[in-house]
Amino acid sequence: MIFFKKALISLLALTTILGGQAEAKKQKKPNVIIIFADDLGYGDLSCYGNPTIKTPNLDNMASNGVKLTQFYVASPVCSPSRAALLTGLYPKKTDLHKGVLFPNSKTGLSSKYPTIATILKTQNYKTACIGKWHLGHLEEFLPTSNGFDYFWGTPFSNDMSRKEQQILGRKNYKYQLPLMHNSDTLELDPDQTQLTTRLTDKALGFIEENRKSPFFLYMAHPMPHVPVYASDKFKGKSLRGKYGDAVSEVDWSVGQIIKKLEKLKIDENTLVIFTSDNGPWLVYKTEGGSAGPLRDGKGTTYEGGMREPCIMYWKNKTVNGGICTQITSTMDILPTIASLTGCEAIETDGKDITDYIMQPEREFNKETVFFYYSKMGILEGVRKGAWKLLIKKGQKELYNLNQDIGECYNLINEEVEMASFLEILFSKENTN
Ligand SMILES: [Ca+2]
Repeated sequence: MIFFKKALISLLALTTILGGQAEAKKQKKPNVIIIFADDLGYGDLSCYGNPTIKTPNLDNMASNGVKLTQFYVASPVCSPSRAALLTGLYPKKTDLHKGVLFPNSKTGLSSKYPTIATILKTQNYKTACIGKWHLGHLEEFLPTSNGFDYFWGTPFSNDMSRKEQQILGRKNYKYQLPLMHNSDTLELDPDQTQLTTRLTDKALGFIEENRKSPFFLYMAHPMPHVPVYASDKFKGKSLRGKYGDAVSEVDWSVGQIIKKLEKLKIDENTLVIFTSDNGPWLVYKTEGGSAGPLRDGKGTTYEGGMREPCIMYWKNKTVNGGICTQITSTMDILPTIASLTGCEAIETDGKDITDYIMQPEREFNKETVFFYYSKMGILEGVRKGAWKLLIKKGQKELYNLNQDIGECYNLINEEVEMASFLEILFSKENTN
């Protein structure tokens, strides 16, 4: 009897301990890593069909996670797209809809708009922005004024540099590209062949240092934005030329981050998201990227400008090799992270897509409406289900994206009812 009593007490104690551990595990906040490429197109990764650019690490991430095939950015250029990713709002709502910021811009992302970093700070996350910011270089607009504990990178694009402009034959360019730590400038016009490597080192250091506390890493690569550069490890290696070298190095960087998570045994508690800020810069021909089967590229509201590769991976949480065909966007990321980390919900233009990434094969949500704003913030299009209506300078185009991914066949005269229906949504959004 005594034996049984002791055994029962031990069993109860063990259950309490295990229960406590399970509880602690359950309550552990997940780490979040967003890796944002610059000007990478829909057709630039091997897992999205590129025949000559090798991206083994991203392909692995896709086969162990979920690949999204109808994932949009909210603007076809840098600054507005980045504002939307971080705030979950269409760029007009943060007053950053009119094109990109320049080294002489006096504006930027105001701290009155909560970012992913701001909301995660309320949950005691350590937050870092490593790489390209491009949401205002003045102190009040820098990452450190927008929820990030740490910033190491460049405040604007890698072509906004005297050195690079001289290479392009433009002699009178006034500005140099700063490499910054928080609000201090460390270097001017840094050697861009070393940027991806140096940024990766900083990211690995941040992960290592914060492995015990929940962290948010926003890793925004300046590559493969023109001028494209790669270090000697990758230079001249890709069949796709300089552009392929730069993408391969970004892919290597992704691999380094995943390996670090595995080594620290925090991969099961970390959501990693990879995507790009806008489509390929086609004017640079082979030095820019490719939108694959999509029409056009950066700066336009055709699919090539705004539909991006996107991979989400969370070990043992996301389905291996899942494909999510739902209409999703960068504006969904803030509400999704808020829901996964227990943050108070804030109003955004996105939706919580946790279910989409955990059960990617579920039935298509036919209610999602996505608006296409031009690089200068003018409403140019609307999508619902398969259908997309574009209205540019009074000219109307209607496409069935399920049947015509390349926007080749304008059905405006054939599908009159659908066009009228979408035009009502368009007009409503325009008067908002
Ligand atoms: Ca860009």
